[in-house]
Formats: sequence, structure tokens, C-alpha cells
Amino acid sequence: MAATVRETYERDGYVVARQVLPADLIAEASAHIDWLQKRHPELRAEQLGHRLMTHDAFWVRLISDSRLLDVAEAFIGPDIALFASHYISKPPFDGQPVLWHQDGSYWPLKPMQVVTLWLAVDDSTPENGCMRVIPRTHGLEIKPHQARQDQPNVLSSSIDDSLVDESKAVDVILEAGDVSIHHPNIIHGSKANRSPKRRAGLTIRYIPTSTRIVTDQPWPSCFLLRGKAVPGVNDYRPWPAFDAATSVPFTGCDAWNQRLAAARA
Ligand SMILES: O=C(O)CCC(=O)C(=O)O
Repeated sequence: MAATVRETYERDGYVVARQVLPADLIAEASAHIDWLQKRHPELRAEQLGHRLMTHDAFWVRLISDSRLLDVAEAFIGPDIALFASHYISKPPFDGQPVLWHQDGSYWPLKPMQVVTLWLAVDDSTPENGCMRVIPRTHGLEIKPHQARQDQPNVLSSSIDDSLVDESKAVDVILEAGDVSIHHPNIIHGSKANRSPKRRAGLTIRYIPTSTRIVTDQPWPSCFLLRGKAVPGVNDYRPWPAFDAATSVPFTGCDAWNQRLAAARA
């Protein structure tokens, strides 16, 4: 990846990479969202998170795609694990906003070395509630966040509004298949979707294997994705085999199972 992409990220706290994944794979991710929604009618579509992922072969196939890992590697190095992943799919007309926040305030990571790739499954525009960032706020330390029930919102919380200069906000406009990359300290959020078009994106939080997920319970989406584990830091889950009961069918699912079986033999 060109040095300027990394430099832009270090300067602004975010950067965009265009057309990282092709249309056929994005169509499979879109079908995956529909499949998850049918299986989880109890959840809003903005809340399809990694607790659903442990046995979902397509999800692991998607977030371990080498084109995404190549992007992640440019930011966190060659030894890469997954910490978390969520679809935030804002339905037409009533998609909820994500209030201003810093991701790092929510995460049990030590140290806070992590990069987010936000994969656009749909075109993401100001009309349908694209992500918005306040550039260059990633130098700010992580601030306390507060519960917010005054309006429906995806995180039910936000950073103190007095810390946000909204006049500096930038819309992160993406086409399906593009990826934006952001820092855990940057202030960001998104508006409601009142448009007739869905706005779906997949957040993917990649950590170097030297970052510890500090939790008492086994973490549902702790997968080693590339390179080497650091002994004693995290307990990684086995990659799930494809099973139609726990994953949407996908191109290459038979080959996926053969590869996993060969690796375990
Ligand atoms: O999808 C959105 O609107 C917000 C995403 C976000 O807050 C994140 O990826 O950290």
C-alpha cells in the first residue's frame, strides 16, 4: 500500500481505500445481512454483531479475505487477529444514528492498538447516513462517555457534545466495496437514515496479536487471521467449518471445508 495512505491516516485519523472487494463478494455480504435478519428478528439491523459470529463460516471467510488483511497489515503489521465485527445496517426511512463517540472507550483492549476497517456493503452517502468523522481528533485521549436515551441511537451512548466541533465534520462517502479505515480515538458517528435506500456497512476491528482482549469469558470473535500468535496473550477460536445451519451458503464453501479439514489433519 502506498505510503501516503498510511501518512493520511496518521495525519487525519482516517483514510479511504477504494474498491477493495469485488461486487460478487459484496453481493454475498448483502445476502448475509438478509439471512442474519431472518434468523434474528429480535434484533434491529444495526445490531448484527460478533456474538452471532462464532460458528458463522461466511463471516470468518469475509473478514479473513486477503484483500482486507493486506489493508489491515499496512496499519498493524503482519500478525493479525480479529477483535470484533458488526454489521450496522440502517434500514430505509428509520435507520438509527450513531452518536459522536470514540471507539476505544468501549473496548477491553490492552494496549489500545487496533484498527477499524469499515466495509461498505451499500453505497454510503449523506442521504442514507454515511459515517462522519472529525478529522485529526485521534490525538485526543479517550474521554468518558455517557448513556444517551434522549433519542433512539445505535450505541445508546455518546461522548460529551461539548467536545465535538461539528463544523469540522467530514462525510465519509463510499461506494459498495470501498473501505474506510479509522483510529480508535477519532471522534466519529453518523446521522439517521431517512432515505429510501438501505445503508449497510461491516465494521471489522483488527488487532495485532500483541494486543490482549481483556475478558473473563471466552471472546466470541477472537480469531487468529494471519501470521503468528503471541504465546499467552489471547485464546483463539478454531475457524468454523461451513454448515448450512450456522452460515449462509457462499461461493467456495466446499473448498473452505476441505481446506479446514486438511489444516486440522
Ligand atoms: O456505521 C456507522 O454509522 C458508524 C460506525 C462506527 O461508529 C464505527 O465503525 O466505529
